[in-house]
Amino acid sequence: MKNKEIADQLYEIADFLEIQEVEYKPRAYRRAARSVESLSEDVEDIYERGELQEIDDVGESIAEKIAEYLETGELEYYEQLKADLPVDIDALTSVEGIGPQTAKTLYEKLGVTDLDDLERAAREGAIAEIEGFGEKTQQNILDHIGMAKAGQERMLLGRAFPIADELQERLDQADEFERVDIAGSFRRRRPTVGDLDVLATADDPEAAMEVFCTHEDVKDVLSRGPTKSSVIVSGDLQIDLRLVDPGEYGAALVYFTGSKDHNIALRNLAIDRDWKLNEYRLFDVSDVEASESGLRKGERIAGGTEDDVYDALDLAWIPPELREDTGEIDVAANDDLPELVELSDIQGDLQLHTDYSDGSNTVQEMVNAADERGLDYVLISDHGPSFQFASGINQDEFEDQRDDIERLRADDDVEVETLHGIEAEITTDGLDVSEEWCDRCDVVVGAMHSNPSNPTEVVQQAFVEHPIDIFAHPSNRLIHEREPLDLDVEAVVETAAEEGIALEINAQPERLDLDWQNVKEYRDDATYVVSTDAHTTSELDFMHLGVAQARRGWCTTDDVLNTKPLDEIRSLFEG
Ligand code: DGT
Ligand code: CA
Ligand code: CA
Ligand code: ZN
Repeated sequence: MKNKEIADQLYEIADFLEIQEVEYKPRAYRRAARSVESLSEDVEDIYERGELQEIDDVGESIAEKIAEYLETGELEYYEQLKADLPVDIDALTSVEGIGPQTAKTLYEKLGVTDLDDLERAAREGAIAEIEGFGEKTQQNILDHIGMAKAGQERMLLGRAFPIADELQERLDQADEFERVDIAGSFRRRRPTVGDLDVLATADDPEAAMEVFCTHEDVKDVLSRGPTKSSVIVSGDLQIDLRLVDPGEYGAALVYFTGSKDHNIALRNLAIDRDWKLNEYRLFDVSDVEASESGLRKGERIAGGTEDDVYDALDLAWIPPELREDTGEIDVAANDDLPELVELSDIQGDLQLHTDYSDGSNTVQEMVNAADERGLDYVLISDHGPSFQFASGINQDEFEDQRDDIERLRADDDVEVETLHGIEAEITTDGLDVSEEWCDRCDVVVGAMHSNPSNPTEVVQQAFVEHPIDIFAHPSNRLIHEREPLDLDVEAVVETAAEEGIALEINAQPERLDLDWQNVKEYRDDATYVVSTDAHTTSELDFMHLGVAQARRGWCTTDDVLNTKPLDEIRSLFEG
């Protein structure tokens, strides 16, 4: 699948055009890029159906470019732009504070083409010397380059997902493969993944390796052996494949799912019993003398399935999302694991955007898309008026939007119930919508996109003084891009609980905010909602990413408000 590869080029085109001070187009390219990278379907399949222009935000001109790339493997327009400014614009602009223009200046003045160049120039003090830059800019770059580098090495879970799904499907369908699982951090649904660790069984390992290593999406073969190979695929993701014996599959799946700390804790449980656990099996070594090599081969206890391995260690099977050695082993030993929330438990989505603010689709398109996905209710919550360059909704437009919603409510073909609200901006002066406007809302979502010096107080004050129902993406982090706000989360959770405010687990790939560790820590006191914050129809499919983070935070349906029917939660929002 070339979705990410194409999206990456469209993002870069946007940056190059911005440098040339072209108007409107950069935004159009960025939106198209975001749509393409968010597709769960292979863009090539869409192309073959002749439906590229059906993709949100993809018009004729960008559709032609995608087609050209798929047909020729190259995009002439991109290559020309890149020839004018031969830098890794995507990497450079991923450093907070560096926009396309800055990247251009750094190239012209200092020959900076990538993150290593940038770091060197900053350390040598050369950046501070450039007119208009100074020490502060230089220090800011040094402070944020680590985050940008991590972004080059790890992929957001949500961006790895389409690649993983396609890989899983392809190998499942290949005759050369029997069982296939994607283990590692992907199976644990960590917010970012370093690579994909694929585990499989195959009757003819050589044939299976051939299929894996020679697929058209493989850009580079890092290593190839009879049972283990590593490749880089389109979109720049490393995939490790290990072929294992069916009899060892369970032990291997446990081992390669990790986490490493979880594995070590399991191994210690085995050692307590005078057993051994490795990636092949669990075995009893109590009667066996160590051989000269130190290896002890004992009697096999388990290994075929994960269940057997956990069971032999007197543990309930532990869901992969919990395997972080944060208490799950003890709880599994007591057979007291939480019944984790599932995607199918989710009844509604409580943050959607439309073209009244920065979304791409109409109210009707979003509501229909939610209907198609079987949701029972949605909240339309466009940004308030103070949002970025007045791209938010004003009160007149809000009333127009209400008319749109009333029409949908009156339409018998639309089953989903549409709530009307706002994503109000929390500022040092309160909200950017009036109390009277809040009264017109079924639900008020509050969010902070700025970074005041005392964020905790600002948030708490807004909670107390305004009728906020949900606090969206609490930390406002962007993974690999922007640090979380310096919030006293415990204090915010406490005030939210007092004021009856739910905290959002935002499912956007770069947000996944509240972070799962906080979700876990404050589960007893907080009420959560999992929302997609969809800005296009296809982003409604991000819900599973948010649910995965709720699961990593040990949440059951009791912890997640939007697992409840609308009737049950409506009263909460009215209160
Ligand atoms: P990643 O790829 O950085 O997102 O994280 P993981 O967890 O997928 O790590 P990776 O790909 O290095 O290895 C996959 C799994 O293999 C890991 O979760 C646990 C297991 N593993 C790797 N190295 C070790 C090790 O040194 N000791 C133990 N006990 N397990 C290991
Ligand atoms: Ca991995
Ligand atoms: Ca790996
Ligand atoms: Zn937005």
